Amino acid sequence: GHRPLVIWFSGLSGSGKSTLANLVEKDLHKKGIHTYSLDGDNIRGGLNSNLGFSEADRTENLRRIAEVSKLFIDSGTLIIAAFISPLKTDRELIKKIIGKENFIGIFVNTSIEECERRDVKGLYKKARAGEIKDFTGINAPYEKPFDFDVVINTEETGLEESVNKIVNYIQPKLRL
Ligand code: GGZ
Repeated sequence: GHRPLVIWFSGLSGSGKSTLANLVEKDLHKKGIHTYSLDGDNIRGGLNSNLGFSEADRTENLRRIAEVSKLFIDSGTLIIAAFISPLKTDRELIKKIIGKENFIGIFVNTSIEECERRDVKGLYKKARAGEIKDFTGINAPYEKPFDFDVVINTEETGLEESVNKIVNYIQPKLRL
């Protein structure tokens, strides 16, 4: 068996959090480690469908995700969570709920300029046009996490190298 942990990815919309999280998950599966992924797709559409993007709603979104992650830890499952988690106070609450000994933070440090240039989903364009209010990086804050365990610079480092960096950090911590 392995020690259950929460691998928590923070970064702007379009930073590459989900892409990295998915590749890390694949790599861990190959190594025989059972995981479960939490992201906007399976959380904001269901459990948190009553929440938006105000500061209070983001706090509640992240609090619930942290509580769900804790339940998964109790069940022995390694959780991979990918959420913007833009505020220091919210990240501190998350760590407190999960337990800092069970938490590994991955900061996907893609600049706002690069995320806006990529604009995979066209959300930055909409935010600039005033069609989305409280959009992180445009008219809502993103406080960089300086206390996270791994920092990924997607503008300088290739995907494979980044995945290896993350998995190499996690692996020794999985031993019971
Ligand atoms: C930020 C928003 C917003 C606003 C919708 N601000 O790139 P995406 O589309 O697929 O992922 C983003 C997702 C962010 O949800 P999180 O639960 O990760 O946010 S938080 O941790 O702050 O609670 C984006 C989409 O939702 N989206 N409106 N206003 N992202």
